[in-house]
Amino acid sequence: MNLPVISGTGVFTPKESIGNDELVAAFDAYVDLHNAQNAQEITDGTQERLEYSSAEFITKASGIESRYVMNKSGILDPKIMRPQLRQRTDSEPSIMAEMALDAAQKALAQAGVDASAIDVVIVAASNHERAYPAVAVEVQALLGTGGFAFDMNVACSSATFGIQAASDMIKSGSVQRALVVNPEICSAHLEWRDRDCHFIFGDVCTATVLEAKDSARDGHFDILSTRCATQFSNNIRNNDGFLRRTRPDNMKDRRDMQFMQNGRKVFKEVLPMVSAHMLGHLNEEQIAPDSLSRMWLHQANKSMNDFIGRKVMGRTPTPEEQPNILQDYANTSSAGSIIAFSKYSDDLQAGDIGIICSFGAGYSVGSVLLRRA
Ligand code: CO8
Repeated sequence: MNLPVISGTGVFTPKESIGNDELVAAFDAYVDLHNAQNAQEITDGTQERLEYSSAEFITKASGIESRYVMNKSGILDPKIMRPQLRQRTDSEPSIMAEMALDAAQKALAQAGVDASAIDVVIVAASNHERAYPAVAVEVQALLGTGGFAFDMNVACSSATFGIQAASDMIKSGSVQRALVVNPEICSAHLEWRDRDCHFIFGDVCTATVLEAKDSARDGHFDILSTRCATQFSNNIRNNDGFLRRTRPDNMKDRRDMQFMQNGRKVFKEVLPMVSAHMLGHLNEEQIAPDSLSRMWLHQANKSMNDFIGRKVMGRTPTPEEQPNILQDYANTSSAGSIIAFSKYSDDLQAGDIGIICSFGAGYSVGSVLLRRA
């Protein structure tokens, strides 16, 4: 059996970012506009009066201070309140493929692997730009990789589930090298007019190169094991999909055509599920939780990560043991834990053990146990 390793990662970060203060200023301007335009309906009780957002609330409730986005002007325009991305022609690279290309090239350079040596490309993300052909097949063509490619979606756990799929293929010998890419344009399926969630997400793309240990260059991370779990829940849901145009009202701007969540319930239900999952995985591998050198957790909420860190380690982890990037990137769905891994893993010494863990809609939880070679 081949031993799978991670030999490179790369992050594409969009050029534009939005801080909490400017986000709230734009949201509040939208609130004024909405309340003025619907004054009569609000008085009649047929329309809801909207409340202002608060930068202080956002930082306190989530730990998020800023987010990167693919288009800032549309999101901050109170008359638009969503990103505006140019429609590409069919002969141009799609937006997700372009993001993927940048992150993939960085990951391949770190691994010292030529694109032509990759046998499978998996584009694992919460949303894909089109129904078909798979974005992964386009990325394969743009990079010039061999073999085959496919898309997959397990919401926030897409990256870790993709890593498990690639790792298992390497173990079985069906592929020698794999590329898992996570282009997340969360801004396009976030409702920026809803104060309960308008601050949560950002855009980014991460890429991970996996290969059999015998061909990997020094400094890689051995994949000791992976563990995935799912449990159905409606608490994080988006009802958009290809059946939309078959419904009588087309439902274009209906609230549930964007990201919806019951944040409090997610908090309460996902925390014990994730802590038990991580402790179970460590127990299976006979690794003492407090001997972990690092936890690269899903980046949704700082209090959530603090809770999981304490529960798993049995003490409060240091910021070095459990690094967060959500203050700068916000929740980038499946890419969050991979950004944390990519930015905070270089300093680990040979033999040090760390765990990547993602969690989110589904519910889904995925963990990848790594040892620095
Ligand atoms: N400004 C001021 N006040 C506000 C604001 C705001 N922006 N938002 C809410 N409030 C108010 C509320 O109205 C409420 O007021 P009241 O008490 O009078 O009712 C009060 O503040 C408290 O509100 P909440 O109870 O909602 O606040 P919480 O402390 O629960 O914090 C969070 C809200 C930050 C959303 C928190 O619940 C959270 O982070 N939960 C977990 C979220 C999570 O991990 N979700 C995972 C989803 S991501 C995923 O799985 C991927 C999906 C696919 C990607 C989709 C991309 C778009």
